[in-house]
Amino acid sequence: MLDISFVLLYLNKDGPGEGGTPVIIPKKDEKKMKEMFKINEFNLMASDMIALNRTLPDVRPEGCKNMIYPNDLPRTSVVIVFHNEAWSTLLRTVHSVIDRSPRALLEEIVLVDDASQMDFLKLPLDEYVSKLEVPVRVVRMEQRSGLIRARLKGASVSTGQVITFLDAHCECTTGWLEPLLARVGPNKRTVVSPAIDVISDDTFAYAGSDVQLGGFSWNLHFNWVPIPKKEMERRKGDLTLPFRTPTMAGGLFSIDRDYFQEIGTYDAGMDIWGGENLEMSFRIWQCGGTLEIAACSHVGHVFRKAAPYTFPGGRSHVIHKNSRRLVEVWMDEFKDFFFTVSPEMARVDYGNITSRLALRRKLQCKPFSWYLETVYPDAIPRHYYSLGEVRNVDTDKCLDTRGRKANKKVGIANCHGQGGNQIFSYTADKEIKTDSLCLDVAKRGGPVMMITCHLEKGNQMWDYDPEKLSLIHVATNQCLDKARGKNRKAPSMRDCRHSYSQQWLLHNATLPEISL
Ligand code: UD2
Ligand code: MN
Repeated sequence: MLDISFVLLYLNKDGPGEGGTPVIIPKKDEKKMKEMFKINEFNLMASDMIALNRTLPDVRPEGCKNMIYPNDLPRTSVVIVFHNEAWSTLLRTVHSVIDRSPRALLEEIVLVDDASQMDFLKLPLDEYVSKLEVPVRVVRMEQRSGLIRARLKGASVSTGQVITFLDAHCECTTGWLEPLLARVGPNKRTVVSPAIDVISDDTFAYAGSDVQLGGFSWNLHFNWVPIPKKEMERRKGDLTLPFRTPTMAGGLFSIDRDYFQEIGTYDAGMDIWGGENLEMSFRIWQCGGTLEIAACSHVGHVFRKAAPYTFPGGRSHVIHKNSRRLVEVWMDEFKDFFFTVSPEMARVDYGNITSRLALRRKLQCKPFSWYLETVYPDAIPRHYYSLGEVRNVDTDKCLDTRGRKANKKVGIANCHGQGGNQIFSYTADKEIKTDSLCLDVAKRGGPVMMITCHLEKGNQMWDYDPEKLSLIHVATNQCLDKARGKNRKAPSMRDCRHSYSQQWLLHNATLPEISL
């Protein structure tokens, strides 16, 4: 195996996936391909065909390409944690770091094996990396610890002034490192992510992309959000400047070693996966730091649709526990909002958080309300009349997103009291809002769509009559009605008659902040 990969490494310059092109698997191998896909939840067959040092397109904005950087940039250790990662993706990450980082800036690479089971990740890995021209250290967790504690281990054995974390299925493009170090060097309290490009989980094609910022959904999952006008204007059209971002995706970032300590590293009480990215983002902002995306640094990452590994204790338990810890420590009175959206989180056993609360006091961090006002105003509605289910009096059914995303119809389903897809807020801006989507009606008679909220009233403006219990769509002067006709699974729009079918109970918020 090792010998073959060395050969591939140096001979395959016109080979599969070169230049970031897609790898197409021949029909005859499709069955095998599908089987292999399950191992890592990406196209392992395609990945294994691609050279470990393949070429990639230069997707940076033009102005980045001849940028001059100071010659006293700090040196970085690159820390990569992995659990049961594929050989080809892990080593392609390593080679891309070595090949595309100025040697003077790269202190070492630290690989943290989070108790992987595959044999090739043991001795063969140690032997392979010992021959590389940059010091690569492999450290191993004694037992499965999750990415958070694995990163803490990696950080503790590393020595560079800056620590740069990467996932184990990344590819760094030309000039990726300098923009990160150039921000962290002079600004110790600035934590910087690269622009993260998509490596297809299917074809391993490398797709450069415009920068988006980090946000989070009401159920506390990281998501990508468009860059607000204000942040665009601050940059005056200069595409090379770093962006300030409310949150980071979590896997790829550079941080000054001393600042990492000072700011409280990670919450070591978090297990396996999830939540640490938002926790660190809130902590950085609330405790006086800055979180940025360096527009000139582009690193690809294989985004997967599912996790290939186990979550000891259960996936949903782990994620709720981690989220609960961050809510309890950082979100003050806003935690009720998140408990309404995720009632399961409000019930989970989340362990002891005393030391994290002490950290927050010691660092004299600002309240979450400050974060919402200053850093991420669009995160959650801060003034609303109701938050919870929207129940029809006639049918006793509830509005339900049915897990659909933007530009789809809103649905109707049996009320389940489990939050999530049945959580809507009637806001002070008179929207019926679920996450970043608003109920929107473009013409008389419907349909009722979920469209990204635009804050311009229009088709997204609703009056609620708390006596008649009707939801009146202002632009069409029609009322939200139960499901009718062929379409039993979506509400309809009808002229207002104040029948039971047009009566809706809005679940009052614990703290109603506006009156109608
Ligand atoms: C994203 C982040 C990831 C992390 C996660 C939330 C990016 C591109 N990725 O998920 O870094 O912040 O959100 O927690 O921003 N791993 C272990 N032990 C485990 C589980 C995972 O070492 O028990 C490794 C895994 O092999 C990988 C890294 O941790 O190298 C991140 O895991 P992932 O790739 O499954 O997470 P991802 O990209 O879905
Ligand atoms: Mn990943």
